[in-house]
Amino acid sequence: MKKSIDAKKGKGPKAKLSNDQLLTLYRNLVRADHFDKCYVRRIQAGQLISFYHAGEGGLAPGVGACSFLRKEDILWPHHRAHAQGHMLSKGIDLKYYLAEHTGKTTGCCKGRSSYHWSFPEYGVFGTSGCIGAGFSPTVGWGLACKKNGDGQITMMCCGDGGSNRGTAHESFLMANNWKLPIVYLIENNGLAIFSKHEDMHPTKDIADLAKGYGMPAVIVDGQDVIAVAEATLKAVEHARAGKGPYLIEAKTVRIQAHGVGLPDLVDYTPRSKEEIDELRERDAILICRERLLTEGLLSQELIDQIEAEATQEVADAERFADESPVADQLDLSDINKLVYAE
Ligand SMILES: Cc1ncc(C[n+]2csc(CCOP(=O)(O)OP(=O)(O)O)c2C)c(N)n1
Repeated sequence: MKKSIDAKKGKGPKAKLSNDQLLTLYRNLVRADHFDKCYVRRIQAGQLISFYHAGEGGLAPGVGACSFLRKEDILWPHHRAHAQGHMLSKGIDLKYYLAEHTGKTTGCCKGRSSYHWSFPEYGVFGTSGCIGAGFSPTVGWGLACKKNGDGQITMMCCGDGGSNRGTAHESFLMANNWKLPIVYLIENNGLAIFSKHEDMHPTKDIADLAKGYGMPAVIVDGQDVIAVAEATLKAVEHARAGKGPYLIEAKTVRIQAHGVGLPDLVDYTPRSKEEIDELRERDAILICRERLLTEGLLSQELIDQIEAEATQEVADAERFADESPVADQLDLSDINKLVYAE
């Protein structure tokens, strides 16, 4: 991972986190990892509808950025790991999510959304298979947050590939002109399906784009969940204070192929085991665990307890999803209710 974390590391803003917050980050990271593995296992077993983009290696940016958002803050999540780290960190009970992706009536969208889920009560008003599609609605949501005037913010997450959208530039421009409370989180794992970052971007750092729009930006080590959270708290504070948008680029990695079942190619060449092993050296859970052990916040007993709780949470979610009734995909009688607010 050496190549993708060196840039301007450590130069970003810092905010002090409490011991409780540090433990929350570790706990959420472990939970996200367990749910990610559950989704990989289930899609391979044919127990999940649609497709799955495994999150291994890249879960820390979503967890670090979303763990301390308010429930009413608006979130456009990233597609990697189906944003499970973002969702659970924001307080969403993932059993409703798993039920959704299992096509069950108890799912967050009554089992009918596949990839296009929403959780309006948690500020997630929609998602899309069209990467970076959140850039335009984000401006509208940001404007609504500003008009609400109570410090609510919008967070827009996407990968380096998603940031290639032309709408990203329009979004940055409007957000800055109108000083909208938006935090852009670019989760840069250096790859977009089979293409390398350097083949698609003129500069090494996507954060450089922010300069052109007069927007503050920071680059953080996306394998360090604490660094991501500290940077996000500063960015969110900036946005809540009415100072306008902020861009965070978290340099992260993708360990698995783009989607479960796809060949793991870059430039038509399979990635080597050595390359993958090198990426694994900077495992976000291990980095966080070591830091919290050093600071005396974690013990082996607590590590085991957090693991056991995450295992139980996933098992409970799977039981809930499996025991729920199957949604009738052909029943269109309530389709308007599912699409429009009353
Ligand atoms: C507008 C659009 N273009 C292309 C695609 C096909 N596509 C799906 S995921 C993806 C790459 C995404 O890369 P990135 O945003 O870096 O996220 P990552 O998958 O690496 O986490 C592409 C090109 C799409 N879904 N939407």
